[in-house]
Amino acid sequence: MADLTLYDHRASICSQMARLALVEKGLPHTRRSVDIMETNEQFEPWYVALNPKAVVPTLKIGADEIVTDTKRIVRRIDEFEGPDLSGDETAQDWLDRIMSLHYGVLLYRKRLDPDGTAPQVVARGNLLRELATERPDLKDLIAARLDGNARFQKILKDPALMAPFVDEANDLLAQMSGALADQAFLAGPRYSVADCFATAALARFTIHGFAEEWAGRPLEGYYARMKARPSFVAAEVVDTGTEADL
Ligand SMILES: N[C@@H](CCC(=O)N[C@@H](CS)C(=O)NCC(=O)O)C(=O)O
Repeated sequence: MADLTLYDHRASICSQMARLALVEKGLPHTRRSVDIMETNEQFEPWYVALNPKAVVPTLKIGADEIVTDTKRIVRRIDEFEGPDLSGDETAQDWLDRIMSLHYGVLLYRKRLDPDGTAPQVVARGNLLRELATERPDLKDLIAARLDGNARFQKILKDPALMAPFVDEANDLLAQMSGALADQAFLAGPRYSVADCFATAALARFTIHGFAEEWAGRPLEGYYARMKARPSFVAAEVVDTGTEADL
């Protein structure tokens, strides 16, 4: 069996999804933490060589197979021997839907100054501008990040722009509750990659204060069951702490 190395970050939601897949699959692996918060290690040349988008996670298999993008990573993990995590035909849709939410908006809307700015998002923009001068080799990547950061700041300043993101999150929770009304797992009768994604997303929603939205609904029992699985602790899923930890 090839050596597996996951380049990840403890609190990153995508990293948690990949870790859950590795643990549920029962695959021994090494983790190499990439500091995406303080030292911005994701922009270091050695990491950009592995992951040209400069995001975590990245899975390295053996000496030279590199897999990026969380959806591709969990699918690749599922190709190894172990329990089949593929789920039914709805599994891919769940991955897409869970991944399409803007978790940053959900997080920072709770951390706004009275004038509607999120200091961390502004600081991020400043840091990206500095990085743009230091790293001309990453010009296009940083320009795209800066565009995203400017859009993000605009959304956070305007409750009308922010509302659809919150509605989308609530819609997703309602859809999950609907699916779980008559089956134990999100994409069928067995645990699948959709549950890896859902568990990490619900953990993040818990920190964002959404748990009251699912009290008394099938999601409540589902999340309790996911939390009771040994993988929740083994994969270091984060659902406590303050938003400042993320
Ligand atoms: N589409 C990518 C998204 C990964 C992503 O956005 N990762 C975040 C953490 S959850 C990240 O590395 N952010 C670092 C940054 O924005 O500089 C995937 O699915 O792997």
